[in-house]
Amino acid sequence: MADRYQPRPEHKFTFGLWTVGNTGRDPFGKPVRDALSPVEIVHLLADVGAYGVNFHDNDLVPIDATSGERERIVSSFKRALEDTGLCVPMATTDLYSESVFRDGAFTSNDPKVRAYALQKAMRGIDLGAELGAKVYVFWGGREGTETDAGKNPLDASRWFREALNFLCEYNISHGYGMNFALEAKPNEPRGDLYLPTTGAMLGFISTLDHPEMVGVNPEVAHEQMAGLNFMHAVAQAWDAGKLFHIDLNDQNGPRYDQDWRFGCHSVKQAFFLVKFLEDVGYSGSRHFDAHALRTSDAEDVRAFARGCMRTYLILKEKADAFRDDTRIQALLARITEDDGNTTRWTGTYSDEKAESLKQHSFDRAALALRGQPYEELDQLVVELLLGVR
Ligand code: GLT
Ligand code: MN
Ligand code: MN
Repeated sequence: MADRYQPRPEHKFTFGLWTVGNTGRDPFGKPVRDALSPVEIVHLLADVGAYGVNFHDNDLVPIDATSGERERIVSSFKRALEDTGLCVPMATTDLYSESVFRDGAFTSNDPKVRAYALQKAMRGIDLGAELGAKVYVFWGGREGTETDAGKNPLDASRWFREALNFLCEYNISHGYGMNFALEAKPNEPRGDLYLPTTGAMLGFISTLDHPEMVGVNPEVAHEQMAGLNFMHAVAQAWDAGKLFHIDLNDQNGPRYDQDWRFGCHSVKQAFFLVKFLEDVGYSGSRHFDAHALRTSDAEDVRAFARGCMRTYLILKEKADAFRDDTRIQALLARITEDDGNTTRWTGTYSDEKAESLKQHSFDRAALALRGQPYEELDQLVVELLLGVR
């Protein structure tokens, strides 16, 4: 019998070179796994059933590569993509790991560093475009401060805005047709990062010259680091027409960015997220921005990658079961029951409606008597997830 949790291209499951390629280095310890070449990673991802592979400029082409080396690397990578049928839906720039970015990239206090960051981003966009990427992610890992004594956040906003406006024009003038997706994170590696949440990014986007070209790339772990409900952030982005990409992983509450296997910890939150994405018909990449535990060996890295996709598909099936569950649906109908009597006040404003609503006498005590069966409903969800429904 065919495995019903087998990933298929239409699921749009993607991984970054830096995810399954993670060598297990952390701030306290050395790498524990051999580095894999981009070509090896493409084959690994094809083996486990992924649809696409994403990269930072320097995951693919080392920062000091000559143009000849760049050409050789890119052509061997293209060959691996052809051999496996994988595509590159997204690319991004590493604007954080080089020492030059220690005080930020687009928001560095040094104008030469800001110009260098812009140059690096344009070259990264060229590389992404060459490999077919239609989404370009901006994660500002160093765009922040430890002390606010030396940088004015208004300057930082202005510099970041100018950089994005410049890059939007670059995208237009080169006919790349890319969308940009801004990824928020509250802190780490900086003490405080600017625009720390998806909501903050959404507000910022409306101040750009080409807001239609720019959306967000929310990451599960990053919103959870800020103690926020990830699905709510995703819903706000969707509502604004700005959910251009998504980084799926997991995290145990507000602490360092754990980037765990999707759904390994917050199963219920992951369920509501998958249910949301499937309910609204999100059609972008499901990108797993996660990495295997430091204790994993090469084989276990594959188990990690398979697990991310399998859990997504299991939760997708659970979302179908939620929709088809008559007891759950009956409770939902009760919860949202509406006798239609308030429609005379809703919809477009009119002075008459406002006057009539102001005059109406509500029985506040009676309204307050209505409870909601959320305990019963939530228990059904728990039982569904635990496999006894
Ligand atoms: C880095 C970060 C991620 C971002 C990547 C894209 S880089 O791995 O932790 O959250 O999505 O720049
Ligand atoms: Mn992360
Ligand atoms: Mn991410």
